[in-house]
Amino acid sequence: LRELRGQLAELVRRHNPLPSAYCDSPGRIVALVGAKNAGKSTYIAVLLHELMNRVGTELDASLVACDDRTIERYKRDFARPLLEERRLLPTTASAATSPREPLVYLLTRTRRNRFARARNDSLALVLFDTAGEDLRSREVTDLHLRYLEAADAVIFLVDPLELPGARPGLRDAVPAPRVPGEDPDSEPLNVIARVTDTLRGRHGTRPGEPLPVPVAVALTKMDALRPDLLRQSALHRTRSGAGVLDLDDREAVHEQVRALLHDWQAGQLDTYLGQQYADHAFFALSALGGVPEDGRVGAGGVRPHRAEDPLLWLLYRFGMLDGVRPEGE
Ligand SMILES: Nc1nc2c(ncn2[C@@H]2O[C@H](COP(=O)(O)OP(=O)(O)OP(=O)(O)O)[C@@H](O)[C@H]2O)c(=O)[nH]1
Ligand SMILES: [Mg+2]
Repeated sequence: LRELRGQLAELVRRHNPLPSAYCDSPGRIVALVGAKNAGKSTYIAVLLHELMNRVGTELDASLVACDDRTIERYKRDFARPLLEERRLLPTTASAATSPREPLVYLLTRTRRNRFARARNDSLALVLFDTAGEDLRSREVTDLHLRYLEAADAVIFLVDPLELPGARPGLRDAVPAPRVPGEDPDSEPLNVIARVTDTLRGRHGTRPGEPLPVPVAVALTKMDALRPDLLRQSALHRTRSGAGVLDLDDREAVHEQVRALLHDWQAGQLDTYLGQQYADHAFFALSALGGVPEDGRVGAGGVRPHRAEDPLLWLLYRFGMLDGVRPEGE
């Protein structure tokens, strides 16, 4: 593992014109995984934009790229096409043909204690945009995907449009993607099982023993669900709490997503995660905030809903964000 981290650090350093101490803060590698077309690249584009803007302000946090390659790649491959030109992102090419480099940022939060004394907490955030294509087989142990072994946290994206049981809950306007169940290799359970095997390789745990890596499991594209399904639901309201994690809201969302998965005959996913991981949490989000048309973002532009939630939970787990229970106050 140390060797792998060394390789990653080297990869980052190679293009790094900034003072090398700059990003030496403890780094957390967050692997973003999910089947092909689950919404990973779109999510990265939107999440980073949210952290640099609205959510960054809310958290009193700055997000700064650690190397010029990251700045350039984020602009060229994510922000410009999706956020400026409002074009949907292309399918991510397999790491076998175009080697993946991570996006590396330093997230620094200023927190004040009771005596208003400020303290800065930093975290180097290393984000990998995996190609769904590369998670279709057991070859994930392939050199290009070795970083998965080094992950400190996993964000696992699940596209509800691909869950056969969810079809009746979709808006009429949403076109059927493919015949669900057509490609068993891309089923969420099979994708997460491959990632889990890879993580087990590193942790050396036995199959019955839960893995310590926190896993945030998020349903993407929630804008495609029928509005009546979500009315009265924690998934529909906007997140409460500013600069903190509202633990009551967190539990409500987790339970509702669990219930949805069970309704949609995808309860296996919940069972499996519970067996394999010490800590998994469910989320529901929309990166775009609306159904795209003709390869473009909908008329209102990109309007994310709760896109930051998984990261806030991870920050909480990493000790960089306080959890509160508003009810109990
Ligand atoms: N309705 C809706 N559709 C979305 C959203 N995010 C992504 N999509 C759709 O999903 C498609 C795939 O999104 P990507 O982000 O490219 O998916 P990916 O997981 O990176 O796919 P690979 O790179 O092939 O692994 C997009 O082209 C959109 O059509 C969303 O928030 N809402
Ligand atoms: Mg992609």
